[in-house]
Amino acid sequence: MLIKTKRVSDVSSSEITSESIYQQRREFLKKSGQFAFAGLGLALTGCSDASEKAAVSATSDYQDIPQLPASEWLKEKVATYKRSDFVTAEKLTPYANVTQYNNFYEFGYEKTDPADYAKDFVTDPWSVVIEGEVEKPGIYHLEDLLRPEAMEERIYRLRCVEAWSMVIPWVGFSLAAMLKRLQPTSKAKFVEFTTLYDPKQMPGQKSPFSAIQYPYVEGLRIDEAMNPLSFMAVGVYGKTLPPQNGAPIRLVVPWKYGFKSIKSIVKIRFIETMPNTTWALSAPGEYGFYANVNPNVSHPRWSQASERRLPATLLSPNRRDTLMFNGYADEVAHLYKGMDLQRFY
Ligand SMILES: Nc1nc2c(c(=O)[nH]1)N[C@H]1C(S)=C(S)[C@@H](COP(=O)(O)O)O[C@H]1N2
Ligand SMILES: [Mo]
Repeated sequence: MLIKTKRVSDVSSSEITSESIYQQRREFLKKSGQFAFAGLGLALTGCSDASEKAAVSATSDYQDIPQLPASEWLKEKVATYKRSDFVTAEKLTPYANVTQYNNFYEFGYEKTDPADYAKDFVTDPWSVVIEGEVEKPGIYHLEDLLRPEAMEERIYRLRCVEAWSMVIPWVGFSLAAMLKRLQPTSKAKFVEFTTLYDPKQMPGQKSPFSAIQYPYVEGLRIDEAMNPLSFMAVGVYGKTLPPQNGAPIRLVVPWKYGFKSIKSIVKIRFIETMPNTTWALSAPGEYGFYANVNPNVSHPRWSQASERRLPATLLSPNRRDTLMFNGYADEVAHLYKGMDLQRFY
């Protein structure tokens, strides 16, 4: 299956001025499974995209999705989310798969371990340290960090380096919006993210045989972090994040392998040099810093040309071709112009 992206530049000026055609186009893009950035067209007419969308009511959408324990303010914040144009018409991966087939090694290696062992993970109160090359460093209560951010839903594909994939409706906000508020200095060339280190709560961190070092660290080049697709999630399926999905706040970078999308973040550091990231440190021949989804660059032990879209079974493996940059090439390919992607995997 090919997912074509309609670019903002494909929209004629007459379309931009006509609200009804805009709506039709939105419907078309949704039905045809294309990925759209219609928001810029509206920006040209001077009205904001979000303001005209009704808040999605939790009772009409995802009505069977449980609200797990979370702080009151966060539940209320997540409930204010609006639909966005960052969507795909592909079928959503069922909530059961999204929340019971996880990678969160701090809670164990089996796919069901995080759901089993993160149940009592304490995520309230939560704070995030902002440090390094940035004008507004500090220890931020999560509530203060989120206060200025408008909540939106984004439906993204998630492609794990292990060659399975899902389609997940996240709730959260643009990473770029937050970074602009924090004001990186001109020396900030990379952004590094760190997961909580708390072996008392995270049994995987106690294991002497661990495949990786803790705390889990990930990072992006600053221009990758500022790309409109980069997202901070605080919810999924219209509710706050379950602990196994990285509560209370995690990164989502849809054109990169899932391991870049670091969970339960407690620190964001702005730095001049490329950070040492967990998987790249642990097995540099297998996992690189960039980790862009790329069907043409095999993992040393398996092909990345195709993937199992969950739910998948032995009888119905639901295999499909993996797309360059996970289908987001139009949005991100320019970031890697002139780079040898075989070398910088
Ligand atoms: N801290 C931390 N973040 C993590 C991981 C992890 O083990 N620890 N696993 C990563 C991997 S390999 C994937 S595929 C995604 C899975 O996200 P999900 O379980 O919410 O689908 O989380 C990523 N973030
Ligand atoms: Mo992954």
